Amino acid sequence: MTDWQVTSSHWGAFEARVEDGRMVATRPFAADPSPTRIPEAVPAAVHHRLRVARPSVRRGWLTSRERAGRGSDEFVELPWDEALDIAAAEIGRVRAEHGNEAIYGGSYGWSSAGRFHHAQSQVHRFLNSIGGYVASFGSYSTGCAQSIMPHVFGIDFLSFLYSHQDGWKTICDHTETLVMFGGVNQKNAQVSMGGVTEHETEGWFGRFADKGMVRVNVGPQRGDAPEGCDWLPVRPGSDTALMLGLAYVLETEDLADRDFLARCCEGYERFRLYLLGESDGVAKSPDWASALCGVAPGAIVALARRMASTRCFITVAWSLQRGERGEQPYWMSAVLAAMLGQMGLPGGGVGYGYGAIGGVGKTMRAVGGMTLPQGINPVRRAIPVARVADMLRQPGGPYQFNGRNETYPDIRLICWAGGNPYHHHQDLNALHEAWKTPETIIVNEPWWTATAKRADIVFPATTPYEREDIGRSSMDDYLFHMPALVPPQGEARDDYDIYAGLAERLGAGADFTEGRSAAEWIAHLYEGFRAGAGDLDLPDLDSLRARNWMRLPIREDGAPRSLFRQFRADPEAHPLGTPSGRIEIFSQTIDSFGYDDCPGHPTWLPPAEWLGAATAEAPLHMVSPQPGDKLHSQLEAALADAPGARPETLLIHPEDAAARGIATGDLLRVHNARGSVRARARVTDDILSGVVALPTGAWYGDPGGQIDPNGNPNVLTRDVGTSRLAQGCSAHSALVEVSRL
Ligand SMILES: Nc1nc2c(c(=O)[nH]1)N[C@H]1C(S)=C(S)[C@@H](COP(=O)(O)OP(=O)(O)OC[C@H]3O[C@@H](n4cnc5c(=O)[nH]c(N)nc54)[C@H](O)[C@@H]3O)O[C@H]1N2
Ligand SMILES: Nc1nc2c(c(=O)[nH]1)N[C@H]1C(S)=C(S)[C@@H](COP(=O)(O)OP(=O)(O)OC[C@H]3O[C@@H](n4cnc5c(=O)[nH]c(N)nc54)[C@H](O)[C@@H]3O)O[C@H]1N2
Ligand SMILES: [Mo]
Repeated sequence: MTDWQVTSSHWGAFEARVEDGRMVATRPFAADPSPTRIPEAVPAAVHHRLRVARPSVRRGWLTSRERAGRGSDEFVELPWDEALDIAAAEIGRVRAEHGNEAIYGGSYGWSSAGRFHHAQSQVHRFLNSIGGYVASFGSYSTGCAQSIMPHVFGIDFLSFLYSHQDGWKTICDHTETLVMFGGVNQKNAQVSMGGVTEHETEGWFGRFADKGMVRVNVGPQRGDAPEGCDWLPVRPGSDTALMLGLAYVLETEDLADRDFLARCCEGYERFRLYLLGESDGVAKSPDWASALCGVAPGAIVALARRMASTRCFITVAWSLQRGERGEQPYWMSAVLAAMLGQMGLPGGGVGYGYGAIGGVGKTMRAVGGMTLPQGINPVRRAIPVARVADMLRQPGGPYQFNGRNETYPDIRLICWAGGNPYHHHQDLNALHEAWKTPETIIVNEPWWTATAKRADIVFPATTPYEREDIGRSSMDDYLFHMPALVPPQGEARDDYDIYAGLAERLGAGADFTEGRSAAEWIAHLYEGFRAGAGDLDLPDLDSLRARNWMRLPIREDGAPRSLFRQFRADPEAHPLGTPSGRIEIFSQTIDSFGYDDCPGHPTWLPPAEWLGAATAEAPLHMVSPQPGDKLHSQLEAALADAPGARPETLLIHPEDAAARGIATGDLLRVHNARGSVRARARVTDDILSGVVALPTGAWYGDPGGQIDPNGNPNVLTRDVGTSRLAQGCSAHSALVEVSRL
């Protein structure tokens, strides 16, 4: 095979060339107007020396079931049959002695694109076939919003996001003022779960500029929005204060839409008492907000007036809820939009996650899904996903979550596939202590990631380029046949085959496979998809295989989608799914929980770590955004090989750099009480003074209690739930100090 072939990935479609069984080059997919460079690292990653070659078992576990050696022990390579026998026997033992409630299969992570070989679906189906597992709720991406927003809008957050928000075309046609809290990040729009084929953000922002739309990036970094946008620098974690300041202007200058608030909202009066300071003695005036968020009072007044006098669309990045008390900016953005009264008008109101992934803003007709059925989980227990280390630390310990009093399960065995907790979790040194609790950790991974290195049994998994699959995302208008481009590397097997081998040994082989091979499953799922695709004329699988990809005519540019269109016209006839049927500015339900970290209406609640609480030891706020050159920690094996690529680059403002004698290129130590990492300085005035940015994605090194050589920001982040309401990930709330090394 020497021809170029198309494949799909979370970072979009690309073409790959294969010579003598090796992927040697990639090039952009021709129909992509602004392709990403992420695929360039794929060939080196696929054939990298850090691929897991054979099933590997940690020596200390194999000889004595010892746990403390995770991360330092060597591994013993075993033949597949022997390794599967050992793993199946261990799963069987844990099941018999402690029950399936002792198995954690939350296994968070993005894994790779492709509908059948989706690692999460595979591990969940396997664990269900053997009696179930402790699952997880929500995501690191939007876990906080997934808990708070249904209380406010009465709809599942992801349904709102994907099916009811205005598309770029509607925004382009109608919006006059675009206020982007946390920006609309072009680097993040490079990826989308399941794939994004035509990268459009840049094109749309060009059109917005041409028509004179005012575009305001509100946040700590200029680069969070496309070039040419206005930048309103704001301290991380302070958006709620700024939004309250804007709301105060609307209320006191009589710019609030009182008709909309009265007809469509619940509890504005109660919130108003707080806004004006009648309930707590503190007026949330522009002066008050300015002292907290750093925006001049005059700029707050001017922005509020502009928002009220033009068609205004507010977007909120997911990053704002990935911080302590992240519920508040999300809820408050909805209240601000309600006060402006434009919800349900085209190009008006509020939307979430534009730019976070490339699929948000693309509007598609819904076509049936193509998902491997996961079966039923008889163990009815799930933890909020970002509380995994708390769970390991405190078996049986109590916690509160969205109005419920729960206890953590007692986990003895972990199965992880398609995620890298030593990349994604906060306070990695503390995670590493908690990681010593379970008796056995089984990880499926293509590469020797930080997590694989800290497992007991590592099964080498194929990458998507080594197996056939179907590529499809509900946010995209393409369909791909993803060919097996190269043979499985080393002795790697598909997750499906790994779990089929384990299920068979545990007496559940037929339940897991239903007698189908991987190829038969793909054909089965694809035929189901075809049958459910209505009037879409889809080729049979052989024809799709032959043509490799096709564009689906499912764009719905400009079609009205908003949940609020009919609602605003007649809220009695089209009530929302909230208890009141309206947008809840005050929530009786949340109020009844009695949480002081998430009261009954949006409230300014400062995080424990932000610039307002800076200390001499940790005076700088570190944000840890997604990396621009890859997806999370994926492809890191190849990217880290580039000269000077590690440690990771940290952005710092010239004033903060000068105060510390730091120049671009200097090697740094970034540190706080939780740990320290190395980083490479880039001095720039594109970041607010007092803030530093260190992207995620570097593999956690082998610090042995010392400095992480690669620059993983999660050594420094705080592992605490956003609040008792949502228990989401608080990665963006962290104070650090930076010194020259
Ligand atoms: N400080 C900080 N931390 C964060 C964030 C932040 O903003 N700041 N963001 C958070 C967010 S939103 C997210 S989504 C997480 C992301 O965290 P993760 O989703 O855990 O990160 P990935 O690197 O995508 O991990 C996927 C893993 O699956 C492996 N993999 C890929 N394909 C396959 C496959 O087919 N089979 C198997 N078995 N394995 C496969 C990859 O090699 C990789 O190791 O990080 C979170 N962590
Ligand atoms: N290239 C690439 N793209 C990705 C990913 C990737 O790994 N690589 N990951 C994908 C995933 S899983 C997700 S969830 C999305 C995440 O999408 P987002 O959550 O939107 O992205 P982040 O990169 O975490 O943060 C974006 C910016 O928010 C700003 N910010 C941080 N805290 C605050 C705050 O309190 N207030 C304000 N106003 N701004 C703040 C920071 O300057 C940061 O650069 O990205 C997706 N896109
Ligand atoms: Mo995410």
